[in-house]
Amino acid sequence: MSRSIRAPRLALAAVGAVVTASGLAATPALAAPGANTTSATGQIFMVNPVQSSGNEGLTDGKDAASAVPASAYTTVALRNLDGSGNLSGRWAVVRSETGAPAFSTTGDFRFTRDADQFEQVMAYFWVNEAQEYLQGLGFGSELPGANDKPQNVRINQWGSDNSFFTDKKNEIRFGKGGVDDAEDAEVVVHEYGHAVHEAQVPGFGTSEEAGAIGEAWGDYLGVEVGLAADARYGWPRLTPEPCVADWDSTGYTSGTPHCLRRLDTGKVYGDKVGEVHADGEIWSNALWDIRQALGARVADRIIVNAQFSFAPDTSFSAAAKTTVATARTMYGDQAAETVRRAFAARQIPGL
Ligand SMILES: [Ca+2]
Ligand SMILES: [Ca+2]
Ligand SMILES: [Ca+2]
Ligand SMILES: [Zn+2]
Repeated sequence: MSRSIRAPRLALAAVGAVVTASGLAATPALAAPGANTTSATGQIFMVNPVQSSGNEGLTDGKDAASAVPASAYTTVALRNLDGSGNLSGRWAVVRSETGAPAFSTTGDFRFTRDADQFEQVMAYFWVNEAQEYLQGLGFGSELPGANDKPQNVRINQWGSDNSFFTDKKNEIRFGKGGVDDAEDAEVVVHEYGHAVHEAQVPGFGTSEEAGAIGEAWGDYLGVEVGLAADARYGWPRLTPEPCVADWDSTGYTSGTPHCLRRLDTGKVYGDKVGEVHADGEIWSNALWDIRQALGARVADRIIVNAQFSFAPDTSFSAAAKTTVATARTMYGDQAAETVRRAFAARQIPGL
């Protein structure tokens, strides 16, 4: 099964076809002996250039470096690298197919967006950041690990403007087209959300509602990890918090603010249309409301911990009840009632 960032505008079958194209994979550069370092610096976007600048007028400009001002970039430590000189480490292993693999024996991974290596660095940094966020919530120590292993990431396979996670290879793939998908951290972390779900419940997402929960969780995690990073590093955040993929969506949305989706649409159960990304906005709105009521840390510990107990083909109703029960076990009746109200506000049956 593949789970993409949005409803494909190309034929659905094409997504499956990509999986078989993996034989085209380029082998990553071999590690050079000697002077490699695990201490490295990368250049990235502060989530994405629209979110950090508030400039909704930014456009892709055919991947031109000049389309995005230098002020949208920052340099960061790339943590947990394995010292091979590749973007390979404890929580992420990045491979590329269209461009040269980023490789440095001196730990210098500073590129601009016109270079293929830029998206490789974005993918490495943001997957690592997302797992560090989950570790910070206690997953992998006090609580069970949630995908606490090296995540395979492949950049630019197939050249399409979509990204997806495939459980066949436990791999995230990022396409190009419009804004290159891995230029937007919320797209990177959305896909990582699918990998987290798969690690928590193998095969998760076999019913339409379970699929929608998967999309919702990816959107929510993408926003959450970005907001946590904004706070951690002191970056500006000048677009609405609930807006997903402010930068990638400039390529296919006309109104502003540009958002692929949002976490605060007000959609309720009766608004279901049978498409997982659209219907995910019902579930993600509930997650967002839980966060608003309980704070990010408590909300996310409940949300992620509950997901371990979701059936692969769960319904909204069953998953909501599991989340309420998890809140009760972890934080008591008052927290459970807060969670119940958030799902009831979405008119999810049985709450
Ligand atoms: Ca690019
Ligand atoms: Ca794109
Ligand atoms: Ca955003
Ligand atoms: Zn998705």
